[in-house]
Amino acid sequence: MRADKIIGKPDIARIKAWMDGSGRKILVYHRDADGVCSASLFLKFFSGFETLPREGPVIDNDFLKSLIEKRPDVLVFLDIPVDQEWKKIHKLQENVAGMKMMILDHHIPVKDMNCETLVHINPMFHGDAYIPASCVMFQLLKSMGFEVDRWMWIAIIGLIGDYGMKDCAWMMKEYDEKKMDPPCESLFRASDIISSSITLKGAEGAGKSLNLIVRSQKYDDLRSSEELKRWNEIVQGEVKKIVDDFEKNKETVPDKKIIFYEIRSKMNITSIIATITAEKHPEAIIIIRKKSGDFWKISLRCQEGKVNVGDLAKFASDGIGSGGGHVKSSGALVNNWETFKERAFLYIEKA
Ligand SMILES: [Mn+2]
Repeated sequence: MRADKIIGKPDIARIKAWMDGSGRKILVYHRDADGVCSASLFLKFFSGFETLPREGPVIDNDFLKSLIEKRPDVLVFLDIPVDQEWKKIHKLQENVAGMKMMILDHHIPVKDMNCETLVHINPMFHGDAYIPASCVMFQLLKSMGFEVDRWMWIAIIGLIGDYGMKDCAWMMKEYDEKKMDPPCESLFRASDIISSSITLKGAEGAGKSLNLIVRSQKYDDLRSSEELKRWNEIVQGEVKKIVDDFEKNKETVPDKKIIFYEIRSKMNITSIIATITAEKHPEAIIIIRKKSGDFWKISLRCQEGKVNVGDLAKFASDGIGSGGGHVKSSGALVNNWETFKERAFLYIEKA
């Protein structure tokens, strides 16, 4: 894959100068394996950043206020489509004079945010290839002239976490051909370990995983963490239980190939369950929900891509919450399940 198809032609020297600059620097990254891995890769080459995991692109007033109060000189968003919140970003820029920003993302873009003080990188600006953020970061660092090959395993873990194995087969192949240590197969386990640290411990788990990878010189340093291994076992047990229950209690709409399922668990495993069950039912549109306070957390999958579930989630959550994501994988947070379900039917009928 050509570099300009992945990152476009950004002003590399300018980005490097900003990131190397002094002052207060903040790195906001998505709280998942791809977010952790793209942040880790970045921190192998740039230091002095305060790190902050976030679950999604929503910039509520409290978060906006806290960012303004911190008055960062440099602010980076990784793997988070904050262009969806472009009004808030503009407000932030108005309130923090001289701030330099970088947004590196791979979700369907809503707005091109590039300007004098902001670099916005997204492979979707240059084609429709699905390329996880850690692979985009890998390419950016490579284009900067860094010796990034020895950290390729980190990019592959992020790629696996975001399920990019098929879409980024070229990257997997390149890794295999380099005969690097560890072999690709081992990295599936690493991705799972990072994901479960976040499932079980949220922001703390993401931070632990991030620090561990940043400190690791090789893959073994990450693999040998007893704490992460223990967390992984706990999550694995719960996931197995729910996957078994899914097969027993799922609600199927055969003619439309839709599968609905409600998760009842204390753990935040909606997305993992959706991914695993989508593997088993690649032809289906999988819509999994879990009650979370006054809201429903919803994960959608359609592995064969017959229906664009990113678009579906956005359509069905209009006015009752927020939703969106990728073509084959998306999510939503809404306050009315029945409305969401009705609109999902409507969307699928039209498709
Ligand atoms: Mn991602």
